[in-house]
Amino acid sequence: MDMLTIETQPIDGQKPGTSGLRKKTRTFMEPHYLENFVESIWAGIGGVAGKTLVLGGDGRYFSPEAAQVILRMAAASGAARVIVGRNALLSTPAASNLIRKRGTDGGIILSASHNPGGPDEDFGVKFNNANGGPAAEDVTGRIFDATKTITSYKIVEAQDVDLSDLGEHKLGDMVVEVVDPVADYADLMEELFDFDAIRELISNGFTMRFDAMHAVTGPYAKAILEGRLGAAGGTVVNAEPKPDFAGGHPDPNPIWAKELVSAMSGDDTPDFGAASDGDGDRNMIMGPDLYVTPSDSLAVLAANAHLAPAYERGLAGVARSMPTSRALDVVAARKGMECFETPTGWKFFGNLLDAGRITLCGEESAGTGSDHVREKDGLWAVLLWLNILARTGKGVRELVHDHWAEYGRNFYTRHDFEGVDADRATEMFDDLRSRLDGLAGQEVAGRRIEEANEFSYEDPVDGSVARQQGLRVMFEGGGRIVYRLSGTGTVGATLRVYLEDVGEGSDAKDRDAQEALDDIRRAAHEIARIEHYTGRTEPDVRA
Ligand code: VG1
Ligand code: CO
Repeated sequence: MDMLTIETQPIDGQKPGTSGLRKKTRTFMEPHYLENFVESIWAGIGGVAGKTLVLGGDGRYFSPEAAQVILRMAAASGAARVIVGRNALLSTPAASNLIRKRGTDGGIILSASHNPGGPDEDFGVKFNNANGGPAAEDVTGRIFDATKTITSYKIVEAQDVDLSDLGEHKLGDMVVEVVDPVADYADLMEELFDFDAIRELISNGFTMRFDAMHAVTGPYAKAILEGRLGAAGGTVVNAEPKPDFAGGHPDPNPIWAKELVSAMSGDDTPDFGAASDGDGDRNMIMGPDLYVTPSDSLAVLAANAHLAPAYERGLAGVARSMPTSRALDVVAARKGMECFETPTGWKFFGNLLDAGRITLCGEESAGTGSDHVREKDGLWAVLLWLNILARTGKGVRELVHDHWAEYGRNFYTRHDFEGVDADRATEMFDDLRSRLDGLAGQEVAGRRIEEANEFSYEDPVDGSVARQQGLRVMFEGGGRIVYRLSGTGTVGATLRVYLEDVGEGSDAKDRDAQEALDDIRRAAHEIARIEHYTGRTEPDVRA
């Protein structure tokens, strides 16, 4: 087998974002693009020689080819072993689990998550550490630095490894171990949750619908929900992973998971509905005619997690990303738990989880997880919900309404403005940043501003600091606006505006969140001059 050293040059823009490097698939397919980034990963982690990695992803277009390139590059740089999910498939939480369970030095995940897939859509590559979590900022910083100075990369010339064939293969001196992507993950879920109680709930007639959105969770959900838990065949829909997600956006929110929303509306709905995203780390929870916002879901899970065997001794603490609603904080305060506020992106939870400071955490963007892995985990959230429903005997609506009655309700929504001109968006942030200090005391859309600032985060475990993590405006009485620019988009800029207000008394249960938040929304437009800078008055997505 020939070892080649290929000369190359730095390629602009290979800076990992909120969750790895995400670009148009065609960009990743350009000569040297993927190879430069992978070689830079090796550089950023101090070399791959002698190491064991996990490799897999959500199966999107270009994944099989990318997996073969990464294997040949790992072999060329002396990696000892790469554990690959069959056909290069691994959900993000399953990859995190394998990294931890097999004690590897880390892993590479091929995914652009909820972004569409296909030759004209998106692709992504992310490195995870030995703890199973996304590489922290220092590592991604070193990877980015390496992309700016790279002059060559190493790759072996070889036939493709047959990744459909379970077991060990050789690529030069390196072992490629092809594993069942589902088995270890399903075993872990069975350890965490009361499967007997869920089985009994289902055998008593409880029905559900899980929409895998033609993405990676199909095989996992089928094996766990229909296989181990005995849900009826057909409970899991859109269950076959497709390279282009059948042309859809595998993003579990009311806009993109319309099919689930309509199945959960009207008469004769299942008792419980759920969906997951491209790589299986996000979740959407529904009851009959009820969408549970991710922020509410996080709070409900934190309040009831002790009903699952894994968490029966209570939670060490909890955390949420800064823009996530403060419903979680209310639960934490009531239960006497510490509650941390981190920047957006799962990598910021890693240290808190590793240090045992938190057990459960989540984000408003439909990500929830715990210390069982170091990624957010869509099916885990679904199973914790089912465990809680089974143990309380309540339906989704009753559980949520009881939660609001006990802890109060935080109205919450996120408005996304996609494909905005990046320079104008930056100008908008610069302008608002320069005015922040003067906002306190002003009245906008009938609301008085109490405080306005820019969020920066000092990691309580290692003291590292992340700056410029979102502009926020707090109102008297508990309302809040947060402005951020997405770090996962691939075209122009995506402006995210997060709106929150505190509900009062009986008003809380029945009000529509968009309507309840309308004055905060108006204030958000006025304060940041959104129309002036973006030309837009209406968002593309209201999540
Ligand atoms: C978005 C979400 C963030 C999430 C990230 C990765 O980032 O807001 O909460 O952690 O996606 O999720 P951004 O920078 O676009 O706002 V996933 O499921 O795309 O790995
Ligand atoms: Co995802």
